[in-house]
Amino acid sequence: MDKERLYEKARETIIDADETKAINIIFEAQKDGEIDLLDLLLYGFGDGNEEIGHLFDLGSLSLPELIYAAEVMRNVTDTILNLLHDDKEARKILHKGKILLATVEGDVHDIGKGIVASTLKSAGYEVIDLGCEVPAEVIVEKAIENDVDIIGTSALLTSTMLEQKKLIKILQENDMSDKFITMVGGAPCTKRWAKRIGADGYSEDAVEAVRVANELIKLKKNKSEE
Ligand code: B12
Repeated sequence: MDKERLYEKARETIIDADETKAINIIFEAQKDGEIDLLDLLLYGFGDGNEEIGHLFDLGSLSLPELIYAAEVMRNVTDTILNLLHDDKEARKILHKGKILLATVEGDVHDIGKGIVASTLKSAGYEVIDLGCEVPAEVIVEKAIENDVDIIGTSALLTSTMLEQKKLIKILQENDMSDKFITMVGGAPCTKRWAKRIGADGYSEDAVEAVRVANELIKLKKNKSEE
């Protein structure tokens, strides 16, 4: 199968918001067996998702069109995620650690977080995804309840980024900064932002998120063995 051509077709399905075609491509790739589904998600469908963002920014896409295309991307993400989860290889859970993910309060953007959840799951982490618009207090409560290693928050709006800061403040005020590793992400976030609010890690994308999580978990384990 021509991988580049398939990625291009995947990209187009998101721009055209053609869910039937998109799902067919996923099953075609799965049948082929040579295509990495996560790669297809990130660099095929993902490129299409990025493109709709640009088109929206340029005013070439209306809000309803954007919502529709985003919905297709979400279903594509869920389909691939479920397939990877069913896959014995992907299920080879090394159990590297437990991660809680949430999009912060007031923010509905969850496509990127979903991709981060899928890369982390495939990398051997147990992921608890609380969804979107989750208040900082609830995130902390669930982190304690599930005894997670990492709390990762996503914020896509400059206004909701402050919720990431609020979460870290709650942890600091309750002497829980050492109990949980914190990671932040989302388009407006930067390494500088993470440092400023006292987060332990930041990543620009879902692939790097795995690398950062691995490093932070390793550091935590080394610290606890000292
Ligand atoms: C799709 C989209 C929507 C969809 C969301 C659907 C959904 N279920 O997610 C819909 C249509 C609902 C929407 C609504 C709105 N949106 Co919108 N949306 C976008 C758009 C086009 C793409 C976002 C996206 O999915 N990107 C693709 C993903 C893969 O990227 P990502 O989220 O950044 O995630 C990657 C990394 O950041 C990182 N990452 C993400 N999370 C995490 C978490 C951790 C822990 C880590 C480590 C890493 C990490 O890894 C991810 C994968 O590589 C952006 C524009 C853009 N170019 O970003 C605007 C954008 C974010 N939206 C914007 C706005 C203003 C809105 C609305 C207010 C519009 C309105 N007037 O109603 C509402 C907000 C409603 C709310 N309360 O949240 C603005 C934000 C401006 C700002 N600076 O605050 C943007 C930038 C568009 C713009 N240029 O104006 N939106």
